[in-house]
This record gives sequence, structure tokens and C-alpha cells, in this order.
Amino acid sequence: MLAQLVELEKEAQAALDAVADERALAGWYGAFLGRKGKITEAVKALGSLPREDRPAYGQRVNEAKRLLEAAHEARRAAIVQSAQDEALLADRVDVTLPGRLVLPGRLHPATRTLREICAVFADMGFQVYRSRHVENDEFNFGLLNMPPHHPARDMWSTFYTTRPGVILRTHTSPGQVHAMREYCPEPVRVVLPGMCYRYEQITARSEIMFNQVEGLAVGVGITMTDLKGTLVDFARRLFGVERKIRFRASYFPFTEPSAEVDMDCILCGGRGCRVCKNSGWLEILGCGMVHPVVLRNGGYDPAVFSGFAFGMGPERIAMLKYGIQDIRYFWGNDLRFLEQFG
Ligand code: 2NL
Repeated sequence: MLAQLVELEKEAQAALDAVADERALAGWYGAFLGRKGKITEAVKALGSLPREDRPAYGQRVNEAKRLLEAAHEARRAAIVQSAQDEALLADRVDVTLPGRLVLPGRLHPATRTLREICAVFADMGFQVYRSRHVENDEFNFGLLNMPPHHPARDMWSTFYTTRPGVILRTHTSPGQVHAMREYCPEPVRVVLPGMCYRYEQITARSEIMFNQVEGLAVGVGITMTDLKGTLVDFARRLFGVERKIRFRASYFPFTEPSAEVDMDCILCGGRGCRVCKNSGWLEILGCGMVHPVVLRNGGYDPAVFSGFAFGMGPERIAMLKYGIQDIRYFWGNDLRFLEQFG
């Protein structure tokens, strides 16, 4: 019996030495030390031995069991350690490598210009008012003094939706009506930035989506002098203190009188160059005194209140400022273009 036990002990030790992972280790435990394991069976065999053989065998088998349990625990620790070592090795980090360059994001040139424009007007006391891009016919045209079939509607080629009367705004002006109705009878001074949509041929000079910044001031005693003063200040704050502007008579259905505003050319200072087509002037925006019908639609009594309004395209302003030749670059998603604006 003792000889068998020595053999069994050797067998168990050899099997344990061959164990390489936790699964095999669990199998080994079951085979030798588990409830039906060989060592456990050998302990049980004690009871069937002749009485005089029991002390020697008992001592031996218990010692074997203790030794193998200790060996099992040592093996388990070794396996866990080597698995950990392997994982660490596989996941090794070379802390001496130089860091990866983090590319900082930046604003799109149109967004940047739009924000610069808004910031200038914010400094002059204009609140930024944001409004919906999906509008209805009434707000985009009707309330702006363009009833159905008014010929001025031809100035805006419109994106219609499959829902009757629901359209994409062709200008930010409907937002001005929302603003007037929200603040009336208090005076308002707001700028409205945001995307507008027109069903146009896409060319170097026109796009189907573009930003606009419109401004509106309504109050008691507001005159065209206030409009001119505000706009000359705007041009000087955005383009430099020496800027000059001029007004040319124009037409918009929602203003009366209406004007186009030119600024002396930032490239040649008015002497004439390629950018200003030798005129010395660059057109920067349109404006006028708010039409009495529009004032009334905003809730104001035109006998008491008056106001001015203006509108410009940030992309066009950016084109002048940075000498960009083609408006399609703005939404063309070409990084070679976008990366030039830091
Ligand atoms: C342009 C010209 C303009 C307005 C926008 C406006 C809005 C209301 C009442 C009166 Cl609610 N006027 N907006 C007025 C004149 C010109 O925009 O060339 N924009 C790019």
C-alpha cells in the first residue's frame, strides 16, 4: 500500500508539473484532490486497512495530501503570475516615445465670420436671436409685405416641401417677425444669424445654402441717420477705422426707402483693383427703413414706431476679407481650403 502511495504521489506531481493553465489545473485538482480524486480515494482506503498498518499509512497519505495541496496552490499562483506577465508584456507602453500630435479643431471660415459680425453688433447692444429654418409661406413672404402673387417673390427661388405651405426659409427675415411679435410693445434691437436656403443654380457666385446675418432695430424716433451711423461703425469695427461707406438707392419689399451699402475696397483702398473690378467699392449689405406694413405685422403702430433693418451674407464678407474667388469652396468639404483658416 505504501509503495502504491509513493507511486500515486509521483504520478500526481508529474501531472501537476505538466499543467500549463488554469483550466488544466482545475482538471488536475478534480483528478487527484477532488471528491472522487485519487488522493481522496487513497485517504478513504485507510478504513479498509488492517489496524496495525493504519498509523504509518495514515501519516503518509495525509502528508501526501498536504504536500500536493501546497504544490497545487504554488502552481496556481505561478500560472496567475505568468498570465499577468504575458498580458503586461503584450500591452507594453514605451513611455519614451514622443506623444502623438493632437490636431486642434477650428471654426469654419463662414461660422467664424458670422460670429465676428454678431460680436460687433453685440457690442453695439444688439441681442442675438435665433429662429427656425423651416418656415411657412406667411412668415417667409406674406408678413414681409409680399402677399401671394407679389412679383417681388421672384427675388427668392424657394425650396418647397411636400407639406403645403411649409418651406425652407429663403432669408432670416421671418425670424425678425418672430422677434418683433415676442418683444412688442418693447423696442427691439436684434441680430439674426443663420442658414438660409434657395433653389438656385450653384455657381462660383451663388449657392443653395448660405448664412445670413440680419439686423433689426425698432423703437420710437429711430431714423435713417441711426441706420447710417450703425453701419459705418460696423464697417469700421470689422474692417478697420479708416473705412468709408456709401449708400445707393435700392428696393426690398420689406423696407422703404431701401439701399445697398458699399465699402471702399479693402484691397486697394479705393484706387481700383481686380477685387473691386476697378470701381474702388465693394458691396457689403442691403438695408432700409422697416416698411410700415411690416412694422404693423410685427405688432407695432407705424404712427408711433419706426425702425431700420439690414442684411448681409457672411460668406460674401469672408470672400472679400480673404480674397476667396468661389463661394462653392465653403460647403465643398475640401480640407485644403478649410485648413487655411486658423
Ligand atoms: C441683403 C439685404 C435686407 C432686410 C434685409 C428686413 C427684415 C424685416 C423688416 C425689414 Cl422683418 N427688413 N430685412 C432689410 C433690408 C435688406 O437684406 O442683401 N441681405 C443679404
